[in-house]
Amino acid sequence: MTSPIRTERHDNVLVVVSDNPPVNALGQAVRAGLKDAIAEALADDGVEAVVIRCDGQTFFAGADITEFGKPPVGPNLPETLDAMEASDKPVIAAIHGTALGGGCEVALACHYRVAVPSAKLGLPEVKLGLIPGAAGTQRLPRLVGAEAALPLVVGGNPIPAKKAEAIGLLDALVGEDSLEADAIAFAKSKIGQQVPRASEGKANEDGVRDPDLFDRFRASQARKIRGFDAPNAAIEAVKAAGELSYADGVKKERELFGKLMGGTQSAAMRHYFFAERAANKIDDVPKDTPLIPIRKVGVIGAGTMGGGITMNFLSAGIPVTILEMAEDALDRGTRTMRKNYENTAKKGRMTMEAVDTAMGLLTPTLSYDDLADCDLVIEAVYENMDVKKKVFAKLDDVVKDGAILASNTSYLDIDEIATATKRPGYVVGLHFFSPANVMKLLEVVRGKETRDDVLATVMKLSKKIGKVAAVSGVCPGFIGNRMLSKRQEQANALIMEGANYWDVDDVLLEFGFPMGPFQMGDLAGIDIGWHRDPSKVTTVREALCAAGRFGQKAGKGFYDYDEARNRTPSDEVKQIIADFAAKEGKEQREISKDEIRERLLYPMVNEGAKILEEGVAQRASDIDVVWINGYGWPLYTGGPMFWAKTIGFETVVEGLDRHGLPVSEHLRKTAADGGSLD
Ligand code: T1G
Repeated sequence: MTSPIRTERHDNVLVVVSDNPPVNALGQAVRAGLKDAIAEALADDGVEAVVIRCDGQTFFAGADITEFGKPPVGPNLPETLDAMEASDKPVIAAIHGTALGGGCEVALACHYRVAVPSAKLGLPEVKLGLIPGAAGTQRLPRLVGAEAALPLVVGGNPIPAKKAEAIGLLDALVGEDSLEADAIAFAKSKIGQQVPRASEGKANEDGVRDPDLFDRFRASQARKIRGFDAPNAAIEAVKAAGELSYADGVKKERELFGKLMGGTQSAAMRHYFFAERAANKIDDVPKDTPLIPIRKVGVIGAGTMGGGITMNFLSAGIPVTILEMAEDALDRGTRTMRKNYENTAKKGRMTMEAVDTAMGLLTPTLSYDDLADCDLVIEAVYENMDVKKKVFAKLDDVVKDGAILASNTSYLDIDEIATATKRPGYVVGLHFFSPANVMKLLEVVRGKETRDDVLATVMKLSKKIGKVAAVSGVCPGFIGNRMLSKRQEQANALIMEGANYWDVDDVLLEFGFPMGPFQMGDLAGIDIGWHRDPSKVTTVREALCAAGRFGQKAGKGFYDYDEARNRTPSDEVKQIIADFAAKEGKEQREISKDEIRERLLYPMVNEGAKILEEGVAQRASDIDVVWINGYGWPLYTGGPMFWAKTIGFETVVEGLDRHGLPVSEHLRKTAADGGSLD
């Protein structure tokens, strides 16, 4: 098999080129090829400098993740990079695309680094539950200091070339279309000079001057890294760079890396990496299905959902015509979108010019006729089947043939909605999660007649608007809300049996969710959908509303809130629940947190097994993608189905049986066979 690495002579400069699509991952053949190429350069007196670059979309985008978990095959990356750095001939990294992970470490082991302005550099290993494993945590701080290294290593987000140059990670920016020529010229300018080696630099001089820097940084990241192992290990590795010799620092990094690689969190996060990409594929829709061009989008409803949905398209540069029934609602919706954008600009995440550009793509209207030439129309009107069918019938009349008609419904039957039109093949569900301009999940609901080109188009479009899409079949609640209802059922049952509602919240918080159901209720508002009649009390929520406990906004809901919004459990609420339980003749008892966790989460796994058995989800990993992106299931467990596999499906079945909860045949059989739910 030909090596993915080739060498090309340009006078006295040897250019080493990697051609390993799709992202020049540093698989075994690439590592071996790099090592051979460096040896070739050192052995050839006619070569006085080396340039390393990549063909295709990007510079090396990291180690080959598909090799993880398999027996390592040499040469390993650290030894390859050490050989590269040991060269006395200048080695220059010529970067385009995204130099990530091991790719960034290749660049760090080079003596110089040049990049095109559009390039990005980063160390995203923490997103895989790891830390850099080829001396990145030791070379980077020696080049840029601790303050600049920490966000890169611990946050894992790439930085643009301009910023990389500013912090000293890049030596020069070169022409966007002349990378190789400019890199060769740069290399020639360094011939005969002492080669600078990152490993020989002094690390963290800023950290030595300011030893609290590390603790301050850790504290600043506390909320984001809660429950994750890798970020703290990353901080430890960067700190070690300033305290230990390079060799000992590399040993420390290796030890931390090995521990993470062998842990469940990295296995879960590597699973998620591939799960997210798999979710975008529809097994029975051919990859080359022609796409419907989406040049103009229509949105019906300018409320919270309609406005949020609209912003996704405006931010992606796609014009939107937004329709409301009344002028004041339309104006309010438009003002809210602008305010949201301006808040983002205030946080420095976009320019005011970009705000004006986005808002310039918006056409508010009160007339359906203005939707006629839209390629896709999404309705986000009141969640009622009759209302939606009326809207779809109207759209069917007004909007051009071949346009896609989508509903943002969160649980209604897409097939029934489609019967209101003469184009059921063009009807699909696009279930956004609130706030729609923030939450990444998009449930694409496939009707029985939804066409392949419609599905292929919305899956591609989801990536363009920055969403993670997963396909769901038609059933009440689709994938996410159907499983959520099982957790909610148990949460309500548990507090009627004597469990403290704050224990229910704490169990989910400790598991890694951002919050529990009762805290969520207070945040959203207990009075959503309340009939406003305090004399009519048939549920706990109605009792809370009757007592004026509307939630956080009222200073009290399930919890009492002080001015700083700190929440404390309420004896009044505990009593309201106990009174309800007494009325229903429910025995009260102490309920452990273990029982609470099992009864909240195991029924969700069971429902996931049923969703797979019914073919509502294509694969178990899609369910993980839905729950991680739509509901805050902790990424470091891989999602509900991967987590169940990790703890053992037999453990889940035993727990459900012990609590007298239903077990689907599919789950029971999978557990008995020791199989996998995929
Ligand atoms: N290894 C193997 N396959 C990879 C890969 C990788 N590092 N990166 C991407 N792919 C596959 C991906 O599964 C998909 O396959 C195809 O390439 C296109 O990817 C030693 C230990 C580079 C920004 O974490 O962030 O280095 O679905 O759809 O949107 O310290 O891929 O087509 O079959 O994402 O254009 C660190 C991960 C590894 C970078 C391109 N590196 N990749 O985005 O394409 S650990 C990363 C990305 C490491 C060292 C440590 C993105 C991208 P398929 P894609 P894209």
